[in-house]
Amino acid sequence: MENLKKTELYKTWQELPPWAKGVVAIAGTGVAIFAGVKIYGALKGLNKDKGNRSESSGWNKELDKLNSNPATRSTLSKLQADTIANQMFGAMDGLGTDEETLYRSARQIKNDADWAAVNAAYGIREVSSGLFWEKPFRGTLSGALSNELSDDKLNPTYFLIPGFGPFLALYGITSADTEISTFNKILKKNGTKYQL
Ligand SMILES: [Ca+2]
Repeated sequence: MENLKKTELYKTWQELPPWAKGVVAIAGTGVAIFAGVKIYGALKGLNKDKGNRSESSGWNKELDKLNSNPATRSTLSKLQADTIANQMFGAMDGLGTDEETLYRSARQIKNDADWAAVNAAYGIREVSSGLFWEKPFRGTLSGALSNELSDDKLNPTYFLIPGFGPFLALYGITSADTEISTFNKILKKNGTKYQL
């Protein structure tokens, strides 16, 4: 039965006109390349997620360690850490970035344990780009922030936004700073050793 099937298939192949053989060969190669690319992408994604999970569990361990010492304990409740993580996610998810919300959230981080608590609360999430042709960013909070915040010099118009310019000045932030250095300055001023 198996042999018969093979023979039938071979016969059919032989009976095909040369152009049809070409079409079958090209289609077959296309399917093989497509499958290869898909498998490669899936493996790459798995590797990336391994890194994300490792960072995320690291933040949980760090939080436990810092919380076990009254001198380094987090100033935030679990609910506060969850809320800040959600606010940051909301500021990044979709088109554009709400920098003001990110800076306001950063101002609530008062020590390393707070930052660890917010990172642990954030875990691993998918931040939508808001553009159908651009893939969402899947990763940790530090990864998402680095992806969302710009490395270019701050837009001078920031300093014209009522209240926002003086707030930036309070942290020693000038128009020569970038969004990333602004975020880092806020964390540093509030006593956090971690930076983006
Ligand atoms: Ca965004």
